This record gives sequence, structure tokens and C-alpha cells, in this order.
Amino acid sequence: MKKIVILTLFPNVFKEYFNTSIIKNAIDKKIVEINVVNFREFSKDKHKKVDDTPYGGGAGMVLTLQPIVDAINCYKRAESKVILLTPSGRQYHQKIAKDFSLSNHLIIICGHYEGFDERINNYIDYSISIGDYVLSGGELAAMVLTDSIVRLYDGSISKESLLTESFENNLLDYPVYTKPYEYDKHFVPSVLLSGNHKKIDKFRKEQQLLKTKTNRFDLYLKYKKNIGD
Ligand code: 6GU
Repeated sequence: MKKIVILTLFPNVFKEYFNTSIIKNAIDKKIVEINVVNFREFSKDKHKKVDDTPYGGGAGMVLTLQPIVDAINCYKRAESKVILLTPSGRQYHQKIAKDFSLSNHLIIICGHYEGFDERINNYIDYSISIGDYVLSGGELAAMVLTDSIVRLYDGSISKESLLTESFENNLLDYPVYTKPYEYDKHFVPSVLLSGNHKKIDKFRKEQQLLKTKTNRFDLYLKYKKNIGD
């Protein structure tokens, strides 16, 4: 069974999400065990303090090393990958999710306030950001990572669903339609009702390329480079 340990100051915010849908199913099927831990419990300070003022001055509070490093050491195994969540980390994407999904033991650390004491880098393997915007804390990012990783574990969802998803081969997913055929004078493309699977595949591929080119020109260029033209 895969194991994910999340170190956070706000363990409650994870409960509802992890009790829903694919993640709940993976936990129930014993594909993964997720342990959400409040690292404040590791503070040796008599008031369980986890932060302090920055050396050199400046705004806000900085997370101290002791509670976090002790929490890491408590859960760390030889095979663990320790991931720090911070807006100044490397940008997360599907290939990193795939890489993390191969690991049997992940420790994910959520920051708050002005961030971590820089020396935390001596105790982690990866520093990850989920995008170019600032969140109040790492919890939402930890949910993003956990969701994207757990759904890649064997048995979480069907292999076919994974193969046709966005970002496979650097392309976005093709558009899908369902009933009714007409909604408020908006029609489903008729080729999808033709029963001609060759035509349908061709249409979907064209739409997939068009959508990627329009919405994500950066991905489109990567795709073009990979197919060698
Ligand atoms: Cl991982 N943490 C925070 N606090 N903000 C972020 C982020 C992470 N990734 C993007 N913004």
C-alpha cells in the first residue's frame, strides 16, 4: 500500500476532500493510506510555538525548523520522498505527478505565514509550487498534489481513462458532448452521431489540436517538437 504523510498546521481542512470520490475510494480499497499530522504537536516550546520573527527584520513570521524537522524525522523512511510546498518551488505538472506516484512513501509539508527558514532545504528532496500566484498556505497545494498523485495509483481509476486524459503527449483532452442533441439552439457536432469511428477519431484529433493551439500554445509547440515537425 502507498503512504502519504501530510504535515500541516491545519489538519481539519483535509477531512472533507479526502472523504470524497476517487481519494475516498482509493483509501477504502487500501490502495493508499493518508496520514494528516499537525506538526505543532512536535514543538518543544512550552506554548507549542512554531514560528518566530525573521533575522534582519521584515514583515511577518517565519516557520522555525525544530517542529518541522522533528516531524519529518518521525515519519521518514529510507524510501521516503520529502516534498516542501512553497510558491518559490519548482512549478508542478503532470510528469512530476507521475514521478511522485511511483514512490511508495511521500511526506508533504505545508507552509504558512511568510514561509520556511531557508535551512529547511537541508531536510527535503523537492520544493514544489502549484503555479504563479500566492496562496495563504500550502494546504490547497497539498490537496492538489495528493489528488493528482492518488488517481495515478494502480487500481484508482481505469487505465483507459488515464490514457485519454489532458497532458498525455502534451495535448489537452478532446471536447466531449452528451444528451440532449440540441440545447438552446446549440447543437452537438453531427459527426459524433454518424457512427463512423474513423471520422469521429479524425474529428476528435483535429479538435484536440485546435484546442491546445488556442488555449495552450506553449504545450502545442512541445507537441509539435515531439512529433518532429
Ligand atoms: Cl505550494 N504554497 C503557497 N503558499 N502558495 C502557492 C503555492 C504553494 N503554489 C502556488 N502558490
